[in-house]
Amino acid sequence: MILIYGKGKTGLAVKKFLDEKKIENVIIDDQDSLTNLNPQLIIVSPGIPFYHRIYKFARKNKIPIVSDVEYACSFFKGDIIGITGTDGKTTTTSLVYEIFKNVSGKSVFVGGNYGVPFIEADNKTEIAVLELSSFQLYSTKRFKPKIAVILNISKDHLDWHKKMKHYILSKFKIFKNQQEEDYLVLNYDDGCLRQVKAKSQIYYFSLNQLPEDKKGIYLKGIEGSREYRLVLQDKEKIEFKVKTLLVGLHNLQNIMASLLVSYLYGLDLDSVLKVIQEFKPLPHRIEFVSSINGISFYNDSKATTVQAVEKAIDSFDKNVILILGGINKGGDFSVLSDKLKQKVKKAIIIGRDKEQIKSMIENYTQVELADSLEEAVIKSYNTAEKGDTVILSPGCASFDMFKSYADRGNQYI
Ligand code: UMA
Repeated sequence: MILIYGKGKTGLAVKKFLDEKKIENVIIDDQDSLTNLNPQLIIVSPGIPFYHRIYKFARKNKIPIVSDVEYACSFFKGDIIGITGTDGKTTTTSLVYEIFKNVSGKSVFVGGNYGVPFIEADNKTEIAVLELSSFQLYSTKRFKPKIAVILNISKDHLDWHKKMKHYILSKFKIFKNQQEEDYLVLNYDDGCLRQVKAKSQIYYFSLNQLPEDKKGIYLKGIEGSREYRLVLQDKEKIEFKVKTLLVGLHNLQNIMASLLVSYLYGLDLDSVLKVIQEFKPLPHRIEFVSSINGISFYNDSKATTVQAVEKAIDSFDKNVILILGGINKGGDFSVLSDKLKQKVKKAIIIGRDKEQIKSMIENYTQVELADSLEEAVIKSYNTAEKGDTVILSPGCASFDMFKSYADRGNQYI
């Protein structure tokens, strides 16, 4: 018997899969007792942390415990492209999916943390593009993508992982089982990722010129608004231009990662560049909302870490009014000091941790508190002058005031 722990999207999808295969299973969660259960395997949902009673139960009774991703990969026969990182996973996964759907000529599944559990992939699908969270990677054992991507690593989810080291080790599981014939795509500008050693072939992307002995893609020059000159450095060097609708250099990094995945899979570069050029920003990610009397409003509700806020500020030249706050997941907002001084006219802070965030940034920019998002928007409009940019980029989780980051973004819009 297989025990499924968690009755959310993942647990229910696993149950459906096992029922269809007529594999005996029981689904439980925190409301249910563990007594009299004697499973051969436990499949655990991603939201359940490693210090939870189910991990103790598994250890005590010597029962293997795996994530849904690990279980699903034993049935999937196609090529797996796994994408992880602290920020940019969803945009990159979505872009890689669009490229492969349009250019590879093969059947493609997209899912994972992206919303559709991997177990729902039809096992006849030729390629799976998976967004993978550290939670999902933590309980993998044999999971082995043909191409793995780690976009960046910074502080996040320490409520789940407790220690940064554990968070990093979970992310690194994406390439642990890779072999010489597999590929690993890494961000050369990320100090932690630059030091990674792996059995697989490493290709880097970078906003600066790569050393001659490194393979990958780097930025050679900015040609205009959202138009970049890139160099692909492998056995030979190829120079080409990429145009995009996505704002900011962090998105260029997501694009470079997607380009490398496409190149390593052998896709035609010109066709890939066409898909990139037409790819629209996803909702709630530095999404343009409206311009009112010359004041531009952007929605970046998906930014739930300090690093994501930094990227949002980096995307604009100056005169930013920043709306932030919510439940701080351990972020240190004072690291934004220089950017706040240079670019942010005022920060308007909402949410449970507003006083804490205020104390971290009040020396670097003007700060105002607001009791609701609506009040914050009105205050931002009253502060802004023609030509200014107002951006909701909270750097925090949303659950104190909203159902989700999407609800927060929609209310802002
Ligand atoms: N449960 C308990 N005890 C706990 C926690 C959960 O009993 O302490 C049980 C409850 O029955 C609850 C269920 O587990 O109903 C929820 O399971 P879950 O939290 O793993 O959520 P799912 O609905 O299965 O959704 C998960 C991912 N959720 C998380 O990782 C928290 C979804 O990512 C993912 O899209 C989905 O699987 C499909 O693969 C969401 C997410 O917020 C988008 N991810 C984090 C992020 O992006 O930052 C990592």
